[in-house]
Amino acid sequence: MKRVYLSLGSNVGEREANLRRAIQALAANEVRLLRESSVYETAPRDLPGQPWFLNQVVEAETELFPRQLLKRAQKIEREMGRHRGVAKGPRVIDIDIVLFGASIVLAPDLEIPHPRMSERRFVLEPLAELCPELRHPATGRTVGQMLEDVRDQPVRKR
Ligand code: PH2
Ligand code: MG
Ligand code: MG
Repeated sequence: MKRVYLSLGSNVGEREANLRRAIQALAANEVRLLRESSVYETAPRDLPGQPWFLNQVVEAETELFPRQLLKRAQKIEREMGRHRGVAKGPRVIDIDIVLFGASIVLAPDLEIPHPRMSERRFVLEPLAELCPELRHPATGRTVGQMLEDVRDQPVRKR
């Protein structure tokens, strides 16, 4: 059984309902939910000019392997009407694996920890609510330490 942290984001349609639906779908896909962070309204990163996101992080346990979990997440994204549009652009739902126990995965189709987690307040702020002392398995930095470096990015708790 592995402890995992997933980042969810939505900036199209009924954003709050989209987050709820994705979390319910995860629970029906061999992902045992333990805790969820608050929901944050966050300024778009990477591709400016798109609507603000709602972001949230969930803590869960699973017996799935990382790539199985990725496939489940992608299936839920598809079922919720996500189609491959502009990279980093608007989406109904995005489900990203942030941390998978202390595992490190470096493959073309999957990187764990999420390669941009340490630059993103929309990931670190909700993650720090759940586990500020948790360490990045490669760099050894805690979530709280990583968060200190990205405090300038606009987010507000809902
Ligand atoms: N996701 C992206 C790109 N930019 N910005 C915010 N605020 N929240 C996101 O979830 C997000 C983003 C690509 O997945
Ligand atoms: Mg993403
Ligand atoms: Mg994604």
